[in-house]
Formats: sequence, structure tokens, C-alpha cells
Amino acid sequence: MNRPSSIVILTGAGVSAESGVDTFRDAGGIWSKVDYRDVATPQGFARDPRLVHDFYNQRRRAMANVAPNAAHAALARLEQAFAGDLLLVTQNIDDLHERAGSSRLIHMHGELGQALCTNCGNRLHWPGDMGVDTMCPACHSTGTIRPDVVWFGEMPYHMGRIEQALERCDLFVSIGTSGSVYPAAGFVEEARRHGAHTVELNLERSEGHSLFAEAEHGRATEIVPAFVE
Ligand code: BJW
Repeated sequence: MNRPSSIVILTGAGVSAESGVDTFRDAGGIWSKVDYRDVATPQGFARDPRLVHDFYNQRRRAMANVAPNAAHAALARLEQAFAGDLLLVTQNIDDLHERAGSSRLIHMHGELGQALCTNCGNRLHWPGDMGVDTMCPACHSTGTIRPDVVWFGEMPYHMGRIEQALERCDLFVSIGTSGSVYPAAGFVEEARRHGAHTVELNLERSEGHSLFAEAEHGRATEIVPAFVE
């Protein structure tokens, strides 16, 4: 393809896998250990908030022991070197893209390091544990703090901005995602519809692999730097 002037990159759990962050649907992944209905739905949280807090507290603590890998670093270098429009949309709730240096970044499924108060709607930086007795520092209500992440049945964040970028982009790259969760799984079709060249970089063929014009399969730490350079 000609040199792109506008790029949208979508990342998923596979980009962080080699940093030691679990994926969801691979063998031994998160959904093989816990039922998503218990920990990643508003109904699960209403039923047993302690279980949900424990699940996210554990994952938040694990973040202290992981670091960005060569794939995160390559995407940050691309952002610095690329003069046109670039938007990195991650489904991941970890902060490895920003720790690698990316800043034109959207967390469409929220962030592990943020809390949301269901009473006052405030979003707060929250690096530590949270629980059912946690008081909201903004409105002082108790028991209303939840992880600021997007569960099944909830609306992902920044959809307007993402859709605008998909309409404009001439290159769409999907990295390390199984393509099984919507609306992110539909981005490739949206980008194609608007004429973008589409590329999949993943360990294996994703569910929607046939929708991509080009694909490279392998470990993110190898294929992402190779694609970017
Ligand atoms: C490597 C690698 C290495 C490994 N190198 N690669 C249409 C049809 C059917 C259903 C729906 C639909 N629209 C909506 C739905 C319902 C639902 C949905 O999609 N369900 C499906 C299961 C069918 N979606 C929703 O409810 C969403 N909300 C919504 O749609 O609102 C309405 C709306 C309508 C219209 C427009 C806009 C909105 C919300 C979805 C929220 C998902 N939340 C989670 C949890 C977030 C918090 C947390 O982290 O706990 O997000 S679920 C989980 O899945 C997490 C992930 O971000 C997401 C995607 O997973 P991902 O990243 O793809 O990981 P894996 O494990 O699946 O794949 C990893 C890949 O990496 C694999 O392919 C490996 O091969 C690869 N890999 N190692 C390179 N080293």
C-alpha cells in the first residue's frame, strides 16, 4: 500500500501476553479459571461485589511485576515517528502502552488503575486495592466504588472518537486480539468499508482473520517490531 496518512491500531490481551499478563481465551487464560458472568458483568458485581473486587485487586497487584515488552515499545516508537494521525485503541486495562511511551491512546474497556463511583460518577486514579467498604473520596458514599472497567453489557468508552478515526484511517492494524468481543471485533469491517488497508498481527488466525487484507502470525514481540520497522 501507499504510505498511510492515518492509522488506527487495535490491541488486545495478546500484546501484553509476553509481559506476563494473562490473556482471556487462550488455554489457561482468565476465562478458564473464572466464569466471566461472575466477574465481568454488572449482574455479577451486584451479586457478589467482594468476589469481583478480589479478582481485580489481584490483577491490579500483579501489574507491579510486569513491564512493557518489545511490541509495546515498537508501537510507541511508531507514534513518535509517524507525522500523520495515529490512534492506538486498546482493549487492555493494563497500563503497559503508556508505560512504553504511547500517548495517542484510548482504553476502550477502561483501566485497572482507575475507580468509578456509581453514586457520583467520578473517575479516580486508584492504584491500590478497593473493596465493599471503600469510601468515595469525592462524594463520601460507601460501597459505591467499582473498578472503572467495561463489563459485558456495558457501553465501551470513547466510541464516537473511535468511529471517527475508523472512518478516516487508511490503515487499520489489529494486534493480539481473538476478535471475539464486539464492538472491537467489528472495527475491521468498519475500516474496510471506508477503504482502509487492514492488517492482522496475532499469534494465530483470529475469528475474523478472513476479513483482513494482510496477516502475519507469530509472537507479538517479534512480528510487531518487524511490521513497524
Ligand atoms: C498473542 C500472543 C502473543 C496470545 N503474541 N498474540 C454483537 C454480536 C454478538 C454479541 C455482541 C454483539 N455486540 C455486543 C455483544 C455483546 C458483547 C460481546 O461481544 N459478546 C461476545 C462474547 C459475543 N459485548 C459487549 O457486551 C460490549 N458492550 C457492548 O457491545 O455495548 C453495546 C454497544 C453496541 C454497539 C456499539 C457499541 C456498544 C462490552 C464488552 C466488554 C468486554 N470486557 C472484557 C473485560 C474488561 C475488563 C477486564 O479486563 O477484566 O474485555 S471481556 C475481555 O475480552 C476483555 C478484553 O478486552 C476482551 C477481548 O479479549 P482479547 O483482548 O481479544 O483477548 P483474548 O484472550 O480473547 O485473545 C487474545 C489473542 O491474543 C488470541 O487470539 C491469541 O492467539 C493472541 N495471543 N499470545 C500475539 N504472544
